Amino acid sequence: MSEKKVKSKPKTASKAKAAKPEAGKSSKAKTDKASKKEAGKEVKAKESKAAKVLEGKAVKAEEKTAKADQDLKPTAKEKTGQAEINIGMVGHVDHGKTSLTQALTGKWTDTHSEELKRGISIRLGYADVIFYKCDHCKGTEAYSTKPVCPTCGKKSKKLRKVSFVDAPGHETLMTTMLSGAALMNGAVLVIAANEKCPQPQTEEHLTALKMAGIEKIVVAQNKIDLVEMPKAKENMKKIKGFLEKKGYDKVQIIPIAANFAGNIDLLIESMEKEIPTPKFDLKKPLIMYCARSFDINKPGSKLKEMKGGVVGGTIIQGKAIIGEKILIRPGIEEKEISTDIRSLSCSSGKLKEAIPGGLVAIGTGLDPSITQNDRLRGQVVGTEKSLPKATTELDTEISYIKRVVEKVEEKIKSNEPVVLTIGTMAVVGIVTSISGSKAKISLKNKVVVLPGQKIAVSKKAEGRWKLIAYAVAK
Ligand SMILES: Nc1nc2c(ncn2[C@@H]2O[C@H](COP(=O)(O)OP(=O)(O)O)[C@@H](O)[C@H]2O)c(=O)[nH]1
Ligand SMILES: [Mg+2]
Ligand SMILES: [Zn+2]
Repeated sequence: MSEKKVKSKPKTASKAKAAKPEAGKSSKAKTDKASKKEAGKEVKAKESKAAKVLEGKAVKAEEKTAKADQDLKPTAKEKTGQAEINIGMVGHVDHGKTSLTQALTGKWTDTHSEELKRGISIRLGYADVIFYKCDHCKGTEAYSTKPVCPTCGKKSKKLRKVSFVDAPGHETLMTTMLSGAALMNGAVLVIAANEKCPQPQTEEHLTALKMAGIEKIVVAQNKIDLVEMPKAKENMKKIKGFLEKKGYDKVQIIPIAANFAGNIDLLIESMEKEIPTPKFDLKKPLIMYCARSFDINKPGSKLKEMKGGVVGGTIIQGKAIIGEKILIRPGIEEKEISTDIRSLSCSSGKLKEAIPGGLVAIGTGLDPSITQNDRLRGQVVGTEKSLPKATTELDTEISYIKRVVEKVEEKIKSNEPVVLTIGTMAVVGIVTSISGSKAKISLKNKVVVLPGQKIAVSKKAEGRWKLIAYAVAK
C-alpha cells in the first residue's frame, strides 16, 4: 500500500466534496461520447443519470442542500431510534467499500491507526444513516440522506434508518468478513468497473453471503469515472454473468462513483426496493452476537463513578430490556458470564429497549476489565432459554462450496486445522475424523452453536484462511 494511496483517500466529507467539480470536468467528454451509443432501457436510464451527475449537477444539488439543511434540521424523533436493518458493504479490497460507506453516511470507518497507515480496512466498520424520500419529486431524485430534498428544497419523509457494516476486503481478513456476515440482513456488493470481474474476494464474499442466507443484495459498480462507457457496459455484462453463475440472477447493478457521490440517490432507491427490512421475532428470548466490547471509563475514574463493562453487537432475536438478567457464553476462562442490563444505547443515543437492527451497546454490571479491548468479541449474549451450552466438540455435516466440490485437494482431511466462524466468533479447530460429509471437529476454545446455525469453514491455502465449506452441527 503506497503512501500516495493513503493520501488520496478522502478522510473527511469536505475533502471528498472538494474533489467533485474537478471530476465532473475531466469525465464529461468521455461520458458524452459514450452515452450516445446507448442500448438497453434500464441501463440507459442509469447511465444517462451517471453522465448527468458527472456533469456537475449533483454538486449543485449538494450545495443547495447544505444551505437548506441549516433551515430545516431533522426533528428529534427523526434523529433518534435504532437502525431497522444492517446492510453489509462487501467486495474485493480497494473496490471502494469504505469510500461508499462514507458517501452514504458521511463517516469514514477506517479510524484505527493501523488502518490509516496501511490504507485498508482491518476491522468491521459501522456507520448509520437515515434514508429520506421527497413526496414532491418524482423518480430517483426523490431519494436522499437529507431531511431536506436536494432537488426541490422541501422537507423529505423519513424512510428508515440503516446501519452499514463495512467489511474488510483483503484476502487475509476473510474471517473478519465472515463474522460480519453474521450481522448482515442484506448487502451491497461493491465491484470496481476498472478491474476484471470477478476478483478473488468479489467471489469469496458473495459465496459467504450466499452461505449466510443473505439473498437481498444490490451491486454497486463503482469507479465508473475511471472507465469509458463501452468498457463500463462490457464490465456490467461480466458482472451480470458472474452473478447469474452464483445464483443471484435478479440483482440490480447500479453504476456509481463513490468518491464523487455520483448516483448515490439511485443506489438508495435500489436498496429501498431490493433490500426490505426483515421481520424479526421479538417474542423469542434474546440473542445478541457480540461484535465488540469495551471499558467506557476514563483512566483514573473514581471507583464510585465507574461504569460497568459494555458489550456491543447486533440482536438476532428478541429484545434487550433494562434490568433483565443476561448470560454471556462461552464466557472467559471456561466460565460463562452472568450479569444484568444496566443501560442500552445505539449510535443516536440511549434506549429503553433494544431490538434487532444496527449496532447496540449493552451496559452491564460487569467489571470493565472483563469487557475492555474487545475481549468479549465473538461471544453470544442471551438467556438460559436462548443459549445452548458451550462446547469444544462438534459433530457436523459439511457442505462444500461449488468451487471445492470437484477438488479433492481443497477438501478437509483428518488432522487438518480449520477455522470455524460461528456468528461473530472465529475459532481454530482440528478435524478429528471425517467420513463423507460427516466431520468431527475439536476446537481450541469453547463455542456456542445455535440450532441449525450455519458455520463457515475455512482452510489454510496459499498462506491464508480460505472459505471452503459450511457446516451444521448435529
Ligand atoms: N476514481 C475513483 N476512485 C475511487 C472511487 N471510490 C473509491 N476510490 C478510491 O479507491 C481506493 C480504495 O477505496 P476504499 O474505499 O478504501 O476501498 P475498500 O478497500 O473497498 O474499502 C481509494 O484510494 C479511494 O479513494 C471512485 O468512485 N472513483
Ligand atoms: Mg475498506
Ligand atoms: Zn423534492
